[in-house]
Amino acid sequence: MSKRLESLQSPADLAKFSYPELEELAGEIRGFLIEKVSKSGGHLGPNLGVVELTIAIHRTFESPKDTVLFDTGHQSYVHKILTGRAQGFDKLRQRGGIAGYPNRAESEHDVIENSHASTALSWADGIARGNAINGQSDRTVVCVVGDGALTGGMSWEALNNIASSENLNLIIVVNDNERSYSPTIGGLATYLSTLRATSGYEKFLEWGKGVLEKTPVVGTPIFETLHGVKKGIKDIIAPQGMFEDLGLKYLGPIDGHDIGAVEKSLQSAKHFGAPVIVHVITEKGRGYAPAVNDEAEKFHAVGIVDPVTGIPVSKSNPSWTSVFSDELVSLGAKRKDLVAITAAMLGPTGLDKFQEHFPERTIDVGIAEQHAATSAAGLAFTGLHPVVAVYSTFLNRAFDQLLLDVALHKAGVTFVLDRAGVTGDDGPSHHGIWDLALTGIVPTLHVAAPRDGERVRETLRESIDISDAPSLIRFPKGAVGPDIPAFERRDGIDVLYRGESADILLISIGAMAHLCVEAAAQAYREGVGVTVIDPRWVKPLPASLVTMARRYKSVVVVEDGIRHGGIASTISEMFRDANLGVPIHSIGVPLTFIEHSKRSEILSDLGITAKNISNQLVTWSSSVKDDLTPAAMQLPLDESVDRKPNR
Ligand SMILES: Cc1ncc(C[n+]2csc(CCOP(=O)(O)OP(=O)(O)O)c2C)c(N)n1
Repeated sequence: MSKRLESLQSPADLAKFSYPELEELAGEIRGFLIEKVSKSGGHLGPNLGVVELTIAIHRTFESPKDTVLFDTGHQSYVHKILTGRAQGFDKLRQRGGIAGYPNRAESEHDVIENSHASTALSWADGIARGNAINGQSDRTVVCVVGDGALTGGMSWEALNNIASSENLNLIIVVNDNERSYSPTIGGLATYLSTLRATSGYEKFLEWGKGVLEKTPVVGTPIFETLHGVKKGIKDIIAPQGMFEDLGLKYLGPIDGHDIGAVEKSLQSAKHFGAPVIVHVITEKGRGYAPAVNDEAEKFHAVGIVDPVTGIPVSKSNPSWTSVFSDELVSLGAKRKDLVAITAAMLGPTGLDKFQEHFPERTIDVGIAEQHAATSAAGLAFTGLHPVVAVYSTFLNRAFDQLLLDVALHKAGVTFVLDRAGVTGDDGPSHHGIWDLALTGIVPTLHVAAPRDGERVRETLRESIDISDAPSLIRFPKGAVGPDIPAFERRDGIDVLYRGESADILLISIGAMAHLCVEAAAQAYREGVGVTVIDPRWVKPLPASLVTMARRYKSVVVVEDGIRHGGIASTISEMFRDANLGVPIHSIGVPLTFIEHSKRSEILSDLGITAKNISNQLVTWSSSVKDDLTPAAMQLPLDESVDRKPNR
């Protein structure tokens, strides 16, 4: 780390540098980011793009007295460096190291613990209003929001509200790099590109001011008049309507890599005393050729890469995403009614391949999961079958639309949730641990949790055949393991492992299957007979689950989601309704926010490992008293169930 970088302990330290020194500092920060992020993985492209912008913000405002907010928060690395956290980058996104998003526990300069896009303007509105109500008129709220995040509905709800208040000390910095992951598309993106094309406009005003001010007496008043009709002039040069018609003062467009120019605009905005939009143009991945040349995503988010070439260090194994992606393409060739919808995440959800083959049937709605869900209901109404692919964590946002627009209308829509379960390094708001509980309460919805690649393909095929109700498939992040074949399927339930005795029925949900099979094998060595089954479709659950469970002394459910309201809880309700008294235990995620760290570390903390599951099975088996053995045990054993362990 350079001496200059090392010397940065607080934003106030930036004041000592001249502009040429600041430019050097920007270069050093870029080198530092490339070095550190290439080792740990993270959001490289977005941060390389905001180096000068973040420097200018921290030189103009006094954080934490002034509040600096970053929408989504993935572009806050430079902010972290400037607020004394450069040392923490050795363990970026790792256990004990700094988070990939703002985090209050790390610094008084971090306010929103975000990661979900389009919320920052609402935070900014609330904080600025709070400051006004508290009489703290010396405080400014600065909110950096990307052109991608501006496509989210919440951003517009906030803008509408902010515009209604003239006395808020609130500056909205639109960081326009023309990209979400991929190029930002839609009407707003087109509008921003029109604004970008007006870069000569501010210069024209400056020139006009210079000339007119030199004209004695009438000069300044004429300039004021000219400025007064600014909007009109701008509308002639380029349509300026939207922001100013909303009642928001607009400054820009400004070169976001020119620290002096950005500071000048921020200074004018600061003294305006009402909400101002400062439109800044930046380049995603700036200063790093592999990122700039990455047409698809500009290194939006990378894994561990060679810092010189930007090439991933290790070859990745086939992922859950790629299995889904390939299957959807092959289904798309047969089924002309299939339409794919992404919320600004074409590549990460694997829909990029579908787009290559069927561009006319691929829709990118922007960061707008709510709209994606309801629009899918509309598409289904016309006889098409939409496949909405989003990360599990982002479906949270579209719950009402899933419930009332899709499910109530029994729309034949397939939702595909990637990154379900504990995800790891992206922290508390990125875990996909709520989906099973949330979707469990949606009438008409079918939910599948495939355990392996073959089941992803199979449940996807089954799901697109459901035309009179919505369906949803969820699978985790990362490499998909080998297929786990069933040696028997009964009423849709796969039997994966047969215990020698009927001690425990282990119900494995989704990708927990390999752990469960291993745990059952270990428990067998301890003399406990465990039969492992996988229902594949966890909603609705087949009624035969009750019949099956009657034969066992206890039932255990293992799921990669919150235990509270999850599948175990649905099953125990089912058993209660059927008057089945068999004890039921559950292993899953407790109701808590889980900090960033590797998925394997978190699962181990939570006891979701083969060893721990097996220990639990042994303990639970020994705790079942024989006199509590369910009456149903007296039922004749199913002849077809061979009691020998087969794995
Ligand atoms: C609700 C939600 N949906 C999807 C995402 C995934 N996501 C993270 S960053 C991003 C693009 C953000 O683009 P922009 O705001 O322009 O910031 P940039 O990375 O270009 O600086 C997306 C889609 C998210 N964070 N939140």
